[in-house]
Amino acid sequence: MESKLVVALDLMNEADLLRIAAKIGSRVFAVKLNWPAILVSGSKIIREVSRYSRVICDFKVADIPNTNSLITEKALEMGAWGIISHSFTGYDSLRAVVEHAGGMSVFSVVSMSHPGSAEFINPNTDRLVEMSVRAGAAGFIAPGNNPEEVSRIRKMAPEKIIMTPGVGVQGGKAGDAIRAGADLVIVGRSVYASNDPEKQVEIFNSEINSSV
Ligand code: BMP
Repeated sequence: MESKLVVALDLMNEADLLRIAAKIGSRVFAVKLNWPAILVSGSKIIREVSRYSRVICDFKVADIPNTNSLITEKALEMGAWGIISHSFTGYDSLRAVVEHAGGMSVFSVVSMSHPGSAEFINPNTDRLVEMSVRAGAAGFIAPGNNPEEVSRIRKMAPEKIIMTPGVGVQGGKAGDAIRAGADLVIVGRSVYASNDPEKQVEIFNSEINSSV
């Protein structure tokens, strides 16, 4: 069975990041790269990690349409498989990401995993889901530490890919997220900060596979 695990390599040491990517790349669905890695290593890290696995650029794109399209084109040029965009900036901004994504899958953030998300993003989830579907997103980022919310979003958009962070250090369980309807589970620190990232990948993969 293909892995449903996405590992967030939020490492600010390039050698460590590439060493872990080389070890786990063939056993995960994708590696997610966020600003910590890009700011340290530059966009070339996208191409380097792509040698080992798919790369999802977690750029949380959140600007005017023109700026969003420039960011998206760069991720595409560097070989990314997917890109994560915010959606609260509105239809035109998210649509610019979709239109410039080429073959990349676009995931829009519709609900988040941290306490502060209760202030602005999470009260607007339903509208963000509806608009993201209209804009042509392939799927959503939704909180794996809130399985009830994942299952509600699953019902709103049965055909879209749901990717869930918030698992491990943030308290969520991979099995709960999958049973609630997630397609992919994102895990960062519980893998990369452990003494044995390969072993952790194996543990998460078997928890996920036994929950499908
Ligand atoms: P960790 O498993 O170490 O908590 O990492 C989670 C990853 O998912 C981080 O890269 C974070 O930026 C991202 N993420 C999140 O934790 N919650 C969200 O709501 C959206 C995210 O993209």
